[in-house]
Amino acid sequence: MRLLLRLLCCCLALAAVTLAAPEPELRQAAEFGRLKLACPRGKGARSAVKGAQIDWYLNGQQKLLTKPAGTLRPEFFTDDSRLKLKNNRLVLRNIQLSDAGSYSCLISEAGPEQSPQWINYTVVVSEEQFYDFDLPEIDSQYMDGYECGWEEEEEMGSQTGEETKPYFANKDELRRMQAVPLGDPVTICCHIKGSPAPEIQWLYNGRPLSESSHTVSHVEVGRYSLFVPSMRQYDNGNYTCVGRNLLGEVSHMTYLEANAPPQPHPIITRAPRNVTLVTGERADFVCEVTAGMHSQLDWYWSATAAPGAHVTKLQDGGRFDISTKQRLVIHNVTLNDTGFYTCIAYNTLAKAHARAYLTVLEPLEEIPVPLAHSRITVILSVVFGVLVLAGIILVARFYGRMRLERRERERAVEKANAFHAMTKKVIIDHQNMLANGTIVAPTIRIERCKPSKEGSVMSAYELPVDPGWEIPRARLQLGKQLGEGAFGRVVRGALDGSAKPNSSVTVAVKMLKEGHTDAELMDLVSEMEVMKMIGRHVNIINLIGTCTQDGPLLVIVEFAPHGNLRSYLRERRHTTGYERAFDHETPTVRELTSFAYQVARGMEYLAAKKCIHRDLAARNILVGENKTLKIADFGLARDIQNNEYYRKVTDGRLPVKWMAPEALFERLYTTQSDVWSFGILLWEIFSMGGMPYPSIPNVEKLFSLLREGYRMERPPGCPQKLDDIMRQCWEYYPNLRPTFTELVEKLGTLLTSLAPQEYLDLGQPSPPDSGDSSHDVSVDSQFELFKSTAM
Ligand code: EVR
Repeated sequence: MRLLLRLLCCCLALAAVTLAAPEPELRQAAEFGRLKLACPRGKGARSAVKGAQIDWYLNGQQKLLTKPAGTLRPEFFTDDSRLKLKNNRLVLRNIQLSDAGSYSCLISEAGPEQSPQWINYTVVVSEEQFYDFDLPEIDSQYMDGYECGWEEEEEMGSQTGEETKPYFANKDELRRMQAVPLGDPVTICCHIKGSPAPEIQWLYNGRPLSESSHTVSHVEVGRYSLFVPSMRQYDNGNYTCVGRNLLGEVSHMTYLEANAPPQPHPIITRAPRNVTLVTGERADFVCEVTAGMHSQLDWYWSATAAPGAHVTKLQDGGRFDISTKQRLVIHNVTLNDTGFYTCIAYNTLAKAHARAYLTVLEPLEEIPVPLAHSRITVILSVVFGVLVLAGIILVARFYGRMRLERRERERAVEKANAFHAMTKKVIIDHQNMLANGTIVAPTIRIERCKPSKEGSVMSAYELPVDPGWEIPRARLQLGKQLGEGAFGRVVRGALDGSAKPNSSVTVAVKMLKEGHTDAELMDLVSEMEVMKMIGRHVNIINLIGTCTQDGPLLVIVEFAPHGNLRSYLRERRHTTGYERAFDHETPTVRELTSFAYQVARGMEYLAAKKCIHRDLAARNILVGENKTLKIADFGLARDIQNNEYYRKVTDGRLPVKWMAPEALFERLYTTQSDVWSFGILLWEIFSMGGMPYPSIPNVEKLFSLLREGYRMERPPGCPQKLDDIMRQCWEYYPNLRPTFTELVEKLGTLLTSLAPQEYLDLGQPSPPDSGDSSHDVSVDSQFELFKSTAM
């Protein structure tokens, strides 16, 4: 009986509620848009009902979410990621056509005296037009980039007394995305009406147009439109128009994207190779280039590679066949054809080149030059010749292929012998190594000559000896390969001590790969010479010695047992799982600061020696004994003339992400552009080997972001002081960035504040820095290293 009574009561209450419920409000939403439904309605929504429970329903029965009574939390989420409750408003994102229906909200006040209250909405969803292809006839009249359809239309009806919220007068003109050919004009139309007349504001990437670094003068803001007279790459972004009046606001966002025609830089994928031929043979050079837009390819010849050497452009025809552009064929080579053959691939953006050396040898069997002949002897010899020829053909047929093959083999042996009788002499010219105060690689030439030492035909090259650095090959044992790349090959080695007979040290040995080009040899010789000039420092990879005689060129350098800094940090990231090896402790902030300090010290030294690194990044820093960091690859001859923006390092990273804007846009490399890269390196250290600008997919995007002044955020856990240093390194103007000496000071001070004070006081003073090349101090830990400058 009691139960029945209760049920009746409930039914009555429900009936009362339904009766009390006000008319549903009609709300219009655009497909893919956003919708906010307030509960309760009006301004008091935030404060009034903190204590109430709120339930949202869809179409009368499907419960969307509940906000329990008495909570102060402003936001509630649901299983549907598009749906949430924020400040007592139901927020629905990315609206679908199926979201249309009746939305009801039930407010139940905490006290028993208050009756529950319903608020109803009817939501209709209008289809959004997506892209601007397949536009109806009328659109093409005004959607030509210059104007909107209603531009000339007279404003009327706005004088009527009725007040209306801002709304879009012409929804058809709204675009979510518009792709514009580079250089074309474009107008974003945004006809917002309302009464009183709404105030219209434009945002670029969420910020007022006037505040964004975006060049405002370039963009013209009309009454109800925004006009970009000539679309540029860095005009890309989200443009939002917002219309506000007393009653509310509307907004619409359009993504503009300039699409440039594909015009990649030409890249040589297969370079011509050095060849040695006998006169009369055919030379065949291949120079394969990626399909760069409108890219041209030309072939050049020069006798030497010296800077001022005379260069001749080769024309198709005669003995030279360049009809198939990516290939040069020379028929019947002569001794005069000896020299460098260079292919240059170019388009309006950039050029790339590669070259190979052609060696032409005289045939071994001298053909006797006949003396003067009379006409009869000529006729006779022709007759004789024909007879002999017929005879030879017969004999050849008689003996068949066997004979031919043997001759072929003999010829190959003769040619190989002839080749070995010649060597290429490598000449190093130290004269212009210091050009305008900066270390530039020495000029290296290669000349063909008869071997100077009798019987030394071990290698095809003859290198000058440097007694200060030469190490006998017998003292060196080569071991496992450490790495290989475009540069050559690096292997581990054991070098026997010269003082103590039975001791050996582990070293790294750099050498060329098989089938290398002359250019690659010259690069390695140049790197070796630069290392000799720079001298020693604890925080760089130091040269130990060289093997230049009687065999392939070997450059022996210090070995860093813990590999590169990037992998070192990544392997020591803090993980809860089993991924991290047990002996890989996560470095402390102090240790990371010490890493930064050590790199700054190494760079300060290199800068003092007028050496510009050009590729300072964690992948090029090696971790040595006792966590001593060593800068590597500072002597590499880098081809900065060739645009290599699209070059990726082995792990798919874009090296341009380390480049300063002036290096990127003007190829202006200085010590101050190294400071920018040092900033990126700091970021790598404090993100434990993270990828810089992870969400930037391509070079173009990076260009535009840098131009806009975008910088990376502080990595989590990174001290504020270090973030400040990073930001200073990323000053747009090179002279506003700190110098490496200042960085050493700043990081040194920071390290002191982090270091346990007692430890520093206990130590004995280390020998002070002379500022010269006498940095050959063995350092046991980063603490001691630090002390030497702190004193
Ligand atoms: C590898 C690749 C790596 C090694 C390195 C590229 C030479 C500097 C130890 C002039 C010294 C140098 C050098 C590993 C080292 C090098 C020079 C310079 C390592 C080069 C050097 C070391 C793990 C295997 C790490 C290799 C592979 C990971 C398999 C897991 C890796 C920036 C599954 C003129 C003027 C103990 C530097 C010579 C270096 N020490 N490496 N590991 N695993 N995978 N070089 N130590 N660039 O030289 O081209 O010559 O400066 O393991 S490099």
